[in-house]
Amino acid sequence: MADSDTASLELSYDYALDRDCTTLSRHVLQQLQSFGPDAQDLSALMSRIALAAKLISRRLSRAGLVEGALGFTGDINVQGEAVKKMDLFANEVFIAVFKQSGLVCRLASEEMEKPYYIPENCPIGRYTLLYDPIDGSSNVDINLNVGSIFSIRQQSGDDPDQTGADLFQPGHRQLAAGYVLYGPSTMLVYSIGTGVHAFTLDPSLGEFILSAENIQIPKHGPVYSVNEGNFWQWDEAIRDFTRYVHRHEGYTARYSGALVGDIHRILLQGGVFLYPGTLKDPEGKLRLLYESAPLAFLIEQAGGSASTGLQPLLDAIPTHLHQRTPLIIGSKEDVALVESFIQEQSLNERDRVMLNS
Ligand code: AHM
Ligand code: MG
Repeated sequence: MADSDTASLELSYDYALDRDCTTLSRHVLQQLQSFGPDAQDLSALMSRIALAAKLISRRLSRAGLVEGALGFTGDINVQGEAVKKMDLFANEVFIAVFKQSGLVCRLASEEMEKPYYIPENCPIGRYTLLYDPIDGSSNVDINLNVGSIFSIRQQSGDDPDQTGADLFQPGHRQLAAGYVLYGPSTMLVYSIGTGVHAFTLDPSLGEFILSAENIQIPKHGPVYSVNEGNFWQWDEAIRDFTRYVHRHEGYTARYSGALVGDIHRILLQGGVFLYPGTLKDPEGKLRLLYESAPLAFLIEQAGGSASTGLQPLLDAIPTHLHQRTPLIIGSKEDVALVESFIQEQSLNERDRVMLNS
């Protein structure tokens, strides 16, 4: 073998090895360019989330074979929704991985009415983890993709009533956010405010390995993702937007019933996801603190935008832990297009009121 061949082989080994060693915890430290205590904390938090993701992924991958993985528990959660066994399992997994971690004093999730305290962590655990353990759980029993969504915030108060009141802050305050997509492969996509990065779980290593760095969402994309079964329950503005995409070439509908998968597609290919308010639920379905805000943080970090229709989503301040909010999220130009229909409707309404007064 010529010297140049040996050198290039060594280079490609180096590259492959270096890539395989870019685990999540190492990546966080690289991003922050620091080994200081805050960087170490964030790195440790992300590796715990990765461990939760691996445990959930393992159970999902065998869900049809093991006892007690599929179906409902028979309980109704604080949202008034039937709880799936996998919701409960995944909720417990996040609690278990953060116990005795010294990292988070409190966890809050879709499945728990009040925040869950880990008193032994509280003297030193300065963070709160907000999460949706299994997002899109209607997909679990039919073996389609689901996700987990997470957000890390600084704990900024004592929270004596244990209502999580100190969390009622805009989404800009998130320190980190992301999701895990349990699809054909398991991916973890995260941001700590330094861009958006994707990791793929290599089952042979049991590690999340960096697979895409600094992801940028296209400015415009072909996908619109919305549950059109709610068409007659929407405001006229959302109906007008839908009519617009029906009448113009270049749009395609994609909706999986699992937000994380739909957002992942839009992050990579561009487009817009909407869950607007309906007659029955004027605030829509999605919860601000542990669904919409983390995804908005991530999509903005990738150069996209997110809105409630009335304000930037990251400016929205909740008044309670499980608050819902309408969500329009994705490529900048597509979100702006939806907003333009909403603005037009509110101008028309204003004119009508003025004419009648
Ligand atoms: P979940 O967290 O209880 O599963 O609910 C959230 C999910 C989202 O993943 C998805 O976009 C939406 O609910 C689907 O709702 P619908 O069936 O009303 O379209
Ligand atoms: Mg959810």
